[in-house]
Amino acid sequence: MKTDETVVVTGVTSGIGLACARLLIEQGSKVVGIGRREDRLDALADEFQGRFYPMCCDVRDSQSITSLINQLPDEFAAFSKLVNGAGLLQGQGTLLDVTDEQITTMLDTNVHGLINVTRAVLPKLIESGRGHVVNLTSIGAHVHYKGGHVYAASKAFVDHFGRCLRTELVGSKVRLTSVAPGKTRSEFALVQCDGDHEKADRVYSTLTPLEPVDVANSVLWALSQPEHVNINLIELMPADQELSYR
Ligand code: 8X3
Repeated sequence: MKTDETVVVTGVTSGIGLACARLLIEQGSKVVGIGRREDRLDALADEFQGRFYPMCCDVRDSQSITSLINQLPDEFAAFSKLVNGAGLLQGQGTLLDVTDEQITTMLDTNVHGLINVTRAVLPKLIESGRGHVVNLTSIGAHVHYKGGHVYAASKAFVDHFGRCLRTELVGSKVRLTSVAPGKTRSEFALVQCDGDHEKADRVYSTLTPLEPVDVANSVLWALSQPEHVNINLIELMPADQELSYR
C-alpha cells in the first residue's frame, strides 16, 4: 500500500478500529473514521489535524452511510481502502439467556451494518484501481463454542460473505481479506457484559489477551502486500488461548 492512501475505518472510536486508524495515520495515510460517539470522533479529529475525517453515523443506518460517504470533502473523497471494524457481542450465556433486542443489535451491526458500508464504498474502491476491503471477523467464525451462537454465526456470515464477494471482485483490482482475532483486550468485553467492569475484566483473567495493536499490525500487513497478492485470511489469537473447542 502506498503510504498516502485514504482509508475508511468503521468502529473507529475504540478497540481494533481505533488501533487501525492510529497505525494508518502514523504510517502516512488519512482516515475517514466512522463511529457513533461524536465526542471521541471530535477528539480524534483534533489529535490528527487534517488526517482524520470524523463521520458520526451508525453503520446500521444505510441511507445516512451512503449519503455521508457521497458528501465527503475533496481531501478525503478519493479513498481506496475499507477496514470494517465495527462489530459487537451483547450478552452472555445460552441462546435463551440473550434478549431479542441483543440479538437484533448484533445481527444489524455485525451483518447488515457491514453490508451497508461495503455497498456504500465499493464503487469508489473499484474506481480507484487499487481497492482493498479488510473485514474484522473473529476466531468464532471458524470454531464453535458454547455461548457463541448469534455472535459467532454473525462472524461466520462475514467470513463467507467476504469469500463470495471476493469472487465478484476478481479482475476489479479490489482485494479482500478477513482478519480473525481471538480474545483481544478492548471495550468489546465491557459491551458484552453490559458495562460491568468486574465481569469484563474476568473475560481476560485467564490469559494474556491480544492488544488491539496486535490485530491492527495484521491488518496493515495485509494492506501492504504487493498488488498481485491477496491475503485471504489471517487468524491470530493469544498464545495461551485454548483451541480445545475446535
Ligand atoms: C471474539 C473472540 O476468542 O473471544 O471475537 O471468541 S473470542
